[in-house]
Amino acid sequence: MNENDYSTTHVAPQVPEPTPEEERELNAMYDRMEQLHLKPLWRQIGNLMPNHPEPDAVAHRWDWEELYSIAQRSGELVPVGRGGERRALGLANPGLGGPTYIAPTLWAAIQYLAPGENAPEHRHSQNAFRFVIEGEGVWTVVNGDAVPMRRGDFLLTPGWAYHGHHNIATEPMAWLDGLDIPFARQMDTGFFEYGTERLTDESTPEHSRSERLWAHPGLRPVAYPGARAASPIGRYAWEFTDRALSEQLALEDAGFPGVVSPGHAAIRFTNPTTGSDVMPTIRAEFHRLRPDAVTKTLHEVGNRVFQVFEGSATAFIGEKTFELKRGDVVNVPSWKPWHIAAGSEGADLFCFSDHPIFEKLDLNRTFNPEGI
Ligand code: 1HN
Repeated sequence: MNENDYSTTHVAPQVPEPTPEEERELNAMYDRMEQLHLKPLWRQIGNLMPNHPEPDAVAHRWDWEELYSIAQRSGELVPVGRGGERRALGLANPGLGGPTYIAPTLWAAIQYLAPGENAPEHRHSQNAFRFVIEGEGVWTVVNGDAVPMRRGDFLLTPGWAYHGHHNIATEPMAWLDGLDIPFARQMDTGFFEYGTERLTDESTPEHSRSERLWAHPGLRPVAYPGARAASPIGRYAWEFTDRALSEQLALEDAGFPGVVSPGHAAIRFTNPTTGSDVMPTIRAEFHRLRPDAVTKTLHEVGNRVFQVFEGSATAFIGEKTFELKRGDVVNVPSWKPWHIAAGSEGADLFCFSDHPIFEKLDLNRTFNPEGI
Protein backbone atom coordinates (compact mmCIF):
# COMPACT_ATOMS: atom_id res chain seq x y z
CA MET A 1 0.00 0.00 0.00
CA ASN A 2 1.21 3.47 -0.87
CA GLU A 3 1.93 5.45 2.31
CA ASN A 4 -0.50 8.11 1.20
CA ASP A 5 -3.27 5.79 0.10
CA TYR A 6 -5.79 6.10 2.90
CA SER A 7 -8.66 4.55 1.01
CA THR A 8 -8.46 0.94 2.21
CA THR A 9 -10.69 -0.35 5.00
CA HIS A 10 -10.51 -3.28 7.36
CA VAL A 11 -11.92 -6.44 5.85
CA ALA A 12 -14.12 -8.56 8.11
CA PRO A 13 -12.54 -11.96 8.91
CA GLN A 14 -13.91 -14.83 6.86
CA VAL A 15 -15.67 -16.88 9.51
CA PRO A 16 -17.80 -19.85 8.50
CA GLU A 17 -21.49 -19.48 9.41
CA PRO A 18 -21.93 -20.88 12.94
CA THR A 19 -24.21 -23.84 13.40
CA PRO A 20 -27.24 -23.23 15.67
CA GLU A 21 -25.35 -25.02 18.46
CA GLU A 22 -22.23 -22.80 17.98
CA GLU A 23 -24.47 -19.73 17.82
CA ARG A 24 -25.91 -20.58 21.25
CA GLU A 25 -22.39 -21.12 22.66
CA LEU A 26 -21.18 -17.82 21.21
CA ASN A 27 -24.14 -15.89 22.58
CA ALA A 28 -23.61 -17.44 26.00
CA MET A 29 -19.97 -16.34 25.87
CA TYR A 30 -20.91 -12.79 24.81
CA ASP A 31 -23.50 -12.58 27.62
CA ARG A 32 -20.91 -13.70 30.16
CA MET A 33 -18.37 -11.22 28.75
CA GLU A 34 -20.89 -8.41 29.18
CA GLN A 35 -21.40 -9.33 32.84
CA LEU A 36 -17.62 -9.29 33.35
CA HIS A 37 -17.20 -5.92 31.54
CA LEU A 38 -15.29 -7.46 28.68
CA LYS A 39 -15.63 -6.60 25.00
CA PRO A 40 -14.53 -8.65 21.96
CA LEU A 41 -12.02 -6.72 19.87
CA TRP A 42 -12.95 -8.71 16.75
CA ARG A 43 -16.36 -7.00 16.67
CA GLN A 44 -15.02 -3.42 16.76
CA ILE A 45 -11.54 -3.22 15.22
CA GLY A 46 -12.69 -1.22 12.19
CA ASN A 47 -14.30 1.35 14.43
CA LEU A 48 -11.40 1.51 16.92
CA MET A 49 -8.71 1.67 14.29
CA PRO A 50 -9.95 3.27 11.10
CA ASN A 51 -7.33 3.55 8.36
CA HIS A 52 -7.17 7.28 8.96
CA PRO A 53 -8.78 9.61 11.54
CA GLU A 54 -12.58 9.57 11.24
CA PRO A 55 -13.64 12.32 13.63
CA ASP A 56 -17.06 12.53 15.23
CA ALA A 57 -16.61 16.31 15.12
CA VAL A 58 -18.04 17.83 11.96
CA ALA A 59 -17.03 20.99 10.14
CA HIS A 60 -19.44 23.75 11.10
CA ARG A 61 -19.80 27.51 10.64
CA TRP A 62 -21.13 29.92 13.27
CA ASP A 63 -22.53 33.18 11.94
CA TRP A 64 -21.11 36.28 13.62
CA GLU A 65 -24.31 38.32 13.39
CA GLU A 66 -26.21 35.56 15.22
CA LEU A 67 -23.41 35.12 17.76
CA TYR A 68 -23.21 38.84 18.45
CA SER A 69 -26.95 39.38 18.74
CA ILE A 70 -27.30 36.50 21.26
CA ALA A 71 -24.26 37.80 23.14
CA GLN A 72 -25.98 41.21 23.34
CA ARG A 73 -29.23 39.62 24.52
CA SER A 74 -27.37 37.63 27.19
CA GLY A 75 -25.83 40.94 28.30
CA GLU A 76 -29.35 42.26 28.94
CA LEU A 77 -30.67 39.11 30.61
CA VAL A 78 -27.78 37.48 32.47
CA PRO A 79 -25.55 39.14 35.08
CA VAL A 80 -21.84 38.36 35.15
CA GLY A 81 -20.13 37.53 38.43
CA ARG A 82 -18.96 34.96 40.93
CA GLY A 83 -20.27 31.47 40.29
CA GLY A 84 -20.99 31.65 36.56
CA GLU A 85 -17.70 33.57 36.29
CA ARG A 86 -17.98 34.55 32.61
CA ARG A 87 -20.73 35.53 30.18
CA ALA A 88 -19.43 33.30 27.41
CA LEU A 89 -21.40 31.56 24.66
CA GLY A 90 -19.65 28.27 23.95
CA LEU A 91 -19.59 26.91 20.40
CA ALA A 92 -20.73 23.27 20.59
CA ASN A 93 -19.72 21.07 17.69
CA PRO A 94 -22.93 19.37 16.41
CA GLY A 95 -21.04 16.09 15.88
CA LEU A 96 -19.85 15.78 19.48
CA GLY A 97 -23.24 15.07 21.00
CA GLY A 98 -23.83 17.82 23.54
CA PRO A 99 -20.80 19.12 25.44
CA THR A 100 -19.47 22.60 24.67
CA TYR A 101 -16.54 21.33 22.66
CA ILE A 102 -15.78 22.85 19.26
CA ALA A 103 -13.29 19.97 18.86
CA PRO A 104 -12.33 17.00 21.06
CA THR A 105 -9.52 19.13 22.56
CA LEU A 106 -10.66 22.73 22.15
CA TRP A 107 -13.22 25.15 23.51
CA ALA A 108 -14.23 28.33 21.67
CA ALA A 109 -16.62 30.95 22.99
CA ILE A 110 -17.81 34.49 22.43
CA GLN A 111 -17.53 36.47 25.64
CA TYR A 112 -19.47 39.69 26.24
CA LEU A 113 -18.80 42.38 28.84
CA ALA A 114 -21.03 45.45 29.17
CA PRO A 115 -19.75 48.90 30.25
CA GLY A 116 -18.74 48.96 33.92
CA GLU A 117 -18.89 45.18 34.27
CA ASN A 118 -16.30 43.13 36.05
CA ALA A 119 -15.53 39.43 35.48
CA PRO A 120 -13.98 38.29 38.80
CA GLU A 121 -10.49 36.83 39.08
CA HIS A 122 -9.92 33.09 39.07
CA ARG A 123 -7.35 30.63 37.77
CA HIS A 124 -7.39 27.22 36.17
CA SER A 125 -4.82 24.83 34.81
CA GLN A 126 -6.48 25.05 31.39
CA ASN A 127 -4.67 27.37 28.97
CA ALA A 128 -6.67 30.25 27.52
CA PHE A 129 -6.33 33.04 24.97
CA ARG A 130 -8.53 35.86 23.71
CA PHE A 131 -8.72 37.32 20.23
CA VAL A 132 -10.45 40.66 19.84
CA ILE A 133 -12.69 40.95 16.80
CA GLU A 134 -14.25 44.28 17.72
CA GLY A 135 -14.04 47.21 20.11
CA GLU A 136 -11.82 48.25 22.98
CA GLY A 137 -12.12 49.41 26.56
CA VAL A 138 -11.61 46.12 28.40
CA TRP A 139 -8.50 45.42 30.42
CA THR A 140 -7.78 41.83 31.38
CA VAL A 141 -5.69 41.49 34.53
CA VAL A 142 -3.30 38.53 34.36
CA ASN A 143 -1.38 37.76 37.57
CA GLY A 144 -1.83 41.37 38.66
CA ASP A 145 -0.78 42.89 35.30
CA ALA A 146 -3.46 44.98 33.53
CA VAL A 147 -3.46 44.18 29.80
CA PRO A 148 -5.43 46.33 27.33
CA MET A 149 -7.65 44.57 24.80
CA ARG A 150 -8.16 46.19 21.39
CA ARG A 151 -9.32 45.05 17.96
CA GLY A 152 -6.89 42.57 16.43
CA ASP A 153 -5.00 41.93 19.67
CA PHE A 154 -4.16 38.37 20.69
CA LEU A 155 -3.93 37.91 24.47
CA LEU A 156 -2.71 35.04 26.62
CA THR A 157 -3.86 33.61 29.93
CA PRO A 158 -1.62 30.56 30.33
CA GLY A 159 -2.68 27.76 32.69
CA TRP A 160 -2.73 28.66 36.42
CA ALA A 161 -2.39 32.42 35.86
CA TYR A 162 -5.00 34.43 37.82
CA HIS A 163 -7.17 36.47 35.48
CA GLY A 164 -10.22 38.72 35.50
CA HIS A 165 -11.58 41.35 33.12
CA HIS A 166 -13.23 44.78 33.43
CA ASN A 167 -14.86 47.06 30.92
CA ILE A 168 -14.25 50.74 31.67
CA ALA A 169 -15.61 52.02 28.34
CA THR A 170 -19.09 53.24 27.46
CA GLU A 171 -19.55 50.48 24.88
CA PRO A 172 -19.97 46.75 25.40
CA MET A 173 -17.19 44.52 24.13
CA ALA A 174 -17.11 40.99 22.69
CA TRP A 175 -14.20 38.73 21.89
CA LEU A 176 -13.30 35.15 21.02
CA ASP A 177 -12.03 32.92 23.85
CA GLY A 178 -10.09 29.73 23.09
CA LEU A 179 -9.17 27.14 25.73
CA ASP A 180 -8.00 23.54 25.99
CA ILE A 181 -10.92 22.69 28.34
CA PRO A 182 -12.06 19.52 26.50
CA PHE A 183 -8.52 18.12 26.51
CA ALA A 184 -8.22 18.74 30.27
CA ARG A 185 -11.69 17.30 30.90
CA GLN A 186 -11.14 14.14 28.88
CA MET A 187 -7.66 13.58 30.33
CA ASP A 188 -8.76 14.50 33.91
CA THR A 189 -6.01 17.09 34.36
CA GLY A 190 -8.04 20.18 35.37
CA PHE A 191 -7.72 22.34 38.52
CA PHE A 192 -9.64 25.53 39.36
CA GLU A 193 -9.50 28.19 42.14
CA TYR A 194 -11.32 31.45 42.83
CA GLY A 195 -9.30 34.64 43.17
CA THR A 196 -10.44 38.08 44.29
CA GLU A 197 -13.85 39.58 43.48
CA ARG A 198 -12.40 42.99 42.59
CA LEU A 199 -9.54 43.04 40.12
CA THR A 200 -6.10 43.13 41.75
CA ASP A 201 -5.04 45.93 39.37
CA GLU A 202 -7.69 48.42 38.27
CA SER A 203 -5.30 50.64 36.32
CA THR A 204 -5.71 51.08 32.57
CA PRO A 205 -2.19 51.37 31.13
CA GLU A 206 -1.47 51.76 27.42
CA HIS A 207 0.77 48.66 27.61
CA SER A 208 0.95 45.80 30.11
CA ARG A 209 4.14 45.26 32.10
CA SER A 210 4.54 41.94 30.26
CA GLU A 211 4.71 43.75 26.91
CA ARG A 212 7.11 46.39 28.26
CA LEU A 213 9.46 43.62 29.41
CA TRP A 214 9.09 41.00 26.68
CA ALA A 215 7.46 42.36 23.50
CA HIS A 216 10.40 43.88 21.65
CA PRO A 217 11.27 41.98 18.45
CA GLY A 218 14.20 39.62 18.96
CA LEU A 219 15.11 41.10 22.34
CA ARG A 220 14.66 39.46 25.73
CA PRO A 221 15.51 40.69 29.23
CA VAL A 222 18.80 39.20 30.43
CA ALA A 223 17.40 39.08 33.97
CA TYR A 224 15.04 36.25 32.90
CA PRO A 225 16.96 33.50 31.09
CA GLY A 226 15.67 30.01 30.40
CA ALA A 227 12.73 28.42 28.64
CA ARG A 228 9.15 28.75 29.87
CA ALA A 229 6.28 26.44 28.96
CA ALA A 230 4.07 29.41 28.06
CA SER A 231 4.94 32.76 26.54
CA PRO A 232 5.41 35.61 29.06
CA ILE A 233 3.89 38.09 26.58
CA GLY A 234 0.36 38.96 27.70
CA ARG A 235 -0.63 40.87 24.55
CA TYR A 236 0.42 40.49 20.93
CA ALA A 237 -0.67 43.91 19.68
CA TRP A 238 -2.40 44.15 16.30
CA GLU A 239 0.08 46.71 14.95
CA PHE A 240 2.89 44.09 14.92
CA THR A 241 0.75 41.31 13.41
CA ASP A 242 -0.54 43.63 10.71
CA ARG A 243 2.93 44.92 9.86
CA ALA A 244 4.48 41.43 9.68
CA LEU A 245 1.79 40.30 7.22
CA SER A 246 2.00 43.46 5.08
CA GLU A 247 5.78 43.04 4.88
CA GLN A 248 5.48 39.44 3.66
CA LEU A 249 3.17 40.54 0.86
CA ALA A 250 5.36 43.56 0.01
CA LEU A 251 8.38 41.24 -0.24
CA GLU A 252 6.39 38.91 -2.47
CA ASP A 253 5.58 41.88 -4.72
CA ALA A 254 9.31 42.64 -4.89
CA GLY A 255 10.10 39.04 -5.88
CA PHE A 256 11.50 37.84 -2.53
CA PRO A 257 10.47 34.73 -0.54
CA GLY A 258 8.51 34.76 2.72
CA VAL A 259 4.89 33.85 1.97
CA VAL A 260 3.39 30.36 2.48
CA SER A 261 2.18 30.18 -1.11
CA PRO A 262 1.31 32.81 -3.74
CA GLY A 263 -0.82 35.53 -2.16
CA HIS A 264 -0.93 33.75 1.23
CA ALA A 265 0.97 35.47 4.06
CA ALA A 266 0.93 33.95 7.55
CA ILE A 267 2.54 34.42 10.96
CA ARG A 268 2.56 32.22 14.05
CA PHE A 269 2.42 33.78 17.51
CA THR A 270 5.42 32.43 19.47
CA ASN A 271 6.87 32.12 22.93
CA PRO A 272 10.07 34.27 22.93
CA THR A 273 11.74 31.97 25.49
CA THR A 274 11.55 28.95 23.14
CA GLY A 275 10.65 30.20 19.65
CA SER A 276 7.86 27.63 19.78
CA ASP A 277 4.10 27.88 20.32
CA VAL A 278 2.64 30.41 22.77
CA MET A 279 1.22 27.70 25.06
CA PRO A 280 1.87 23.95 25.36
CA THR A 281 -1.47 22.87 23.91
CA ILE A 282 -2.56 25.71 21.64
CA ARG A 283 -1.11 27.16 18.43
CA ALA A 284 -2.24 30.53 17.19
CA GLU A 285 -1.66 32.04 13.76
CA PHE A 286 -2.85 34.89 11.59
CA HIS A 287 -3.33 34.41 7.84
CA ARG A 288 -3.72 37.13 5.21
CA LEU A 289 -4.92 36.22 1.72
CA ARG A 290 -4.76 38.59 -1.20
CA PRO A 291 -7.99 39.06 -3.17
CA ASP A 292 -8.96 35.70 -4.74
CA ALA A 293 -5.85 33.92 -3.38
CA VAL A 294 -6.30 30.24 -2.46
CA THR A 295 -4.43 28.28 0.23
CA LYS A 296 -2.87 24.88 -0.47
CA THR A 297 -5.05 21.89 0.37
CA LEU A 298 -4.02 20.01 3.52
CA HIS A 299 -5.00 16.97 5.52
CA GLU A 300 -3.68 17.43 9.09
CA VAL A 301 -3.89 15.49 12.32
CA GLY A 302 -5.53 17.82 14.85
CA ASN A 303 -8.16 20.52 14.83
CA ARG A 304 -8.19 24.07 13.53
CA VAL A 305 -10.61 26.92 14.20
CA PHE A 306 -10.72 30.05 12.03
CA GLN A 307 -12.35 33.40 12.66
CA VAL A 308 -12.63 35.93 9.84
CA PHE A 309 -11.18 39.23 11.04
CA GLU A 310 -11.70 41.19 7.85
CA GLY A 311 -12.89 40.52 4.30
CA SER A 312 -14.63 37.39 3.12
CA ALA A 313 -13.68 33.87 2.09
CA THR A 314 -14.97 30.46 1.08
CA ALA A 315 -13.78 27.49 3.16
CA PHE A 316 -13.76 24.02 1.60
CA ILE A 317 -13.63 21.40 4.37
CA GLY A 318 -14.10 17.74 3.45
CA GLU A 319 -17.28 17.62 1.38
CA LYS A 320 -18.57 20.92 2.78
CA THR A 321 -18.34 24.51 1.56
CA PHE A 322 -18.89 27.53 3.81
CA GLU A 323 -19.23 31.17 2.82
CA LEU A 324 -17.50 33.26 5.48
CA LYS A 325 -17.78 36.95 6.27
CA ARG A 326 -16.38 39.15 9.01
CA GLY A 327 -16.57 37.53 12.47
CA ASP A 328 -17.75 34.11 11.29
CA VAL A 329 -16.13 31.08 12.95
CA VAL A 330 -15.50 27.73 11.24
CA ASN A 331 -13.68 24.59 12.41
CA VAL A 332 -11.67 21.95 10.56
CA PRO A 333 -11.88 18.45 12.13
CA SER A 334 -8.85 16.18 12.12
CA TRP A 335 -7.70 14.94 8.70
CA LYS A 336 -10.52 16.55 6.71
CA PRO A 337 -8.89 18.09 3.64
CA TRP A 338 -9.28 21.86 3.70
CA HIS A 339 -8.44 24.94 1.75
CA ILE A 340 -9.65 28.52 1.85
CA ALA A 341 -10.24 30.89 -1.04
CA ALA A 342 -10.36 34.63 -0.37
CA GLY A 343 -13.14 36.80 -1.70
CA SER A 344 -12.60 39.76 -3.99
CA GLU A 345 -11.42 42.06 -1.11
CA GLY A 346 -9.03 39.44 0.29
CA ALA A 347 -9.31 37.90 3.75
CA ASP A 348 -7.66 38.31 7.14
CA LEU A 349 -8.12 35.15 9.23
CA PHE A 350 -7.26 34.42 12.84
CA CYS A 351 -6.59 30.71 13.39
CA PHE A 352 -5.95 28.51 16.41
CA SER A 353 -5.30 24.79 16.68
CA ASP A 354 -4.33 21.91 18.98
CA HIS A 355 -1.40 20.87 16.75
CA PRO A 356 1.27 21.35 19.49
CA ILE A 357 -0.29 18.47 21.46
CA PHE A 358 0.19 16.05 18.57
CA GLU A 359 3.63 17.34 17.63
CA LYS A 360 4.86 16.75 21.20
CA LEU A 361 3.53 13.19 21.13
CA ASP A 362 4.90 12.51 17.64
CA LEU A 363 1.33 11.91 16.41
CA ASN A 364 1.27 14.75 13.92
CA ARG A 365 0.91 13.99 10.23
CA THR A 366 0.27 16.27 7.27
CA PHE A 367 -0.60 15.29 3.74
CA ASN A 368 -0.94 17.51 0.71
CA PRO A 369 -2.90 15.63 -1.97
CA GLU A 370 -1.59 17.93 -4.70
CA GLY A 371 1.94 16.85 -3.77
CA ILE A 372 3.19 20.42 -3.22
C1 1HN B 1 -12.81 31.41 31.49
O1 1HN B 1 -12.16 31.52 32.64
C2 1HN B 1 -12.80 32.47 30.59
O2 1HN B 1 -11.37 33.80 31.88
C3 1HN B 1 -13.44 32.35 29.38
O3 1HN B 1 -12.44 34.75 30.31
C4 1HN B 1 -14.11 31.20 29.05
C5 1HN B 1 -14.86 29.00 29.66
C6 1HN B 1 -14.94 27.99 30.57
C7 1HN B 1 -14.30 28.06 31.77
C8 1HN B 1 -13.58 29.18 32.09
C9 1HN B 1 -12.14 33.75 30.95
C10 1HN B 1 -14.16 30.14 29.95
C11 1HN B 1 -13.50 30.24 31.19
